[in-house]
Amino acid sequence: MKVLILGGDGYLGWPTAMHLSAAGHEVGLADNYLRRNLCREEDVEPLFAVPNLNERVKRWGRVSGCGLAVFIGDLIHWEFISHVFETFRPEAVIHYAEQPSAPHSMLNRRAAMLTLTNNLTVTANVIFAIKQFSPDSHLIKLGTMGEYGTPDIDIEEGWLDVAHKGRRQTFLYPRQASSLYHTTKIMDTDLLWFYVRTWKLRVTDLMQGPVYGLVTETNRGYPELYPFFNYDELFGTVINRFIVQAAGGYPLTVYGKGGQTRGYLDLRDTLQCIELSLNHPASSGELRIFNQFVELFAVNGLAERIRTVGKSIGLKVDIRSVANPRIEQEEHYYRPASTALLELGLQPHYLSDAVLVEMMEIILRHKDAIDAHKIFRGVKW
Ligand code: USQ
Repeated sequence: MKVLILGGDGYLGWPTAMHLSAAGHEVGLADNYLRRNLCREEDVEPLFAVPNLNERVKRWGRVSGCGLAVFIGDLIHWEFISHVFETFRPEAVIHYAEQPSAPHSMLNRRAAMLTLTNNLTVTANVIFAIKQFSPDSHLIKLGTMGEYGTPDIDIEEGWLDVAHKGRRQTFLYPRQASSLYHTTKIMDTDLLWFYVRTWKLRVTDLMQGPVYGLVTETNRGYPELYPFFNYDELFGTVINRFIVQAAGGYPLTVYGKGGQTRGYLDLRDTLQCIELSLNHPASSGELRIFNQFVELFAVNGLAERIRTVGKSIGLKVDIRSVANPRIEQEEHYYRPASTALLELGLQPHYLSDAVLVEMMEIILRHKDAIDAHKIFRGVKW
């Protein structure tokens, strides 16, 4: 299949590109280096340097024999995105091209506007580009579990059947996010749902939880092909951060009471979920929503696990409760459904001790590069 990955340079985009090209798809990548530029501006660059996208593609080509098409530019600009779609004519589009950080979106007005403008304009441009150049293509859009928030009822997989005054209708499950970034994802879903109804697009919206990890089938043994590994407060997700904190002798930063529960998944499972969605496309006029995570953890439980596993390899890991810089529930009910991807064949990788040890050992090789001032600066909501 001809698969276009928007945001192909990112933490998820780059491993997806290698994975799908290794599986025999013809892959094109578009990126404007937004993530790299924001990291540089905020002085929160990843743990190790990553070559630019053209260079990564060359290195992957030498390892795998696969060639990938690269388009460097900003998908906000219609001239660029229309050029990409007209040239590549994708059969499937994977849309990761968003400002992905909740704390970054809450940094200041400029960051808020960048998040809103980038995320919504790119999603709208993707919709128009599909309509004009590849109307039958399947759009796989990365949403987030954070769209649902932490309601006091079970979270369904995208939709809720509502009975009201003797009549029934199925609606999008109610959404109430706790950051501007997560709110842009809700707005994306509304845009997609409108155009699915109006233009009969085929769309899969993947409601993903926080991802961890860096080793996949395609980069194992090739560190130069690893994705970005952010451990800072803005772009690092909590498990990746805690592993770096454990390796660097920095107390694990549990925000508030630490009862915040989320659905987590290994980077390898993101790749599986994308591939399963690709191989089982949504129908024309269908917005299909999958909850994409494999296990639930509270922050406290994660910190304890990482302390225990760290101890087993000789690390002394402390846990420190810090005042929560975010506005979020610290103790709450959380029971989200996630059966659709398992039914399609997802074989989960769980957060085993072996997985944690492998990550810790890799990070320990970069211990000298850990920069303590990047770990916590308290971006407040
Ligand atoms: N947390 C801590 N200590 C830390 C960092 C985080 O206690 O040092 C807590 C947060 O307060 C939060 C939880 O851990 O309750 C998860 O935080 P996170 O930074 O790993 O994840 P989040 O900001 O929610 O965002 C990440 C990705 C985002 C994705 C989202 C999925 O950056 O792109 O959409 O995970 S979800 O959380 O399900 O919405």
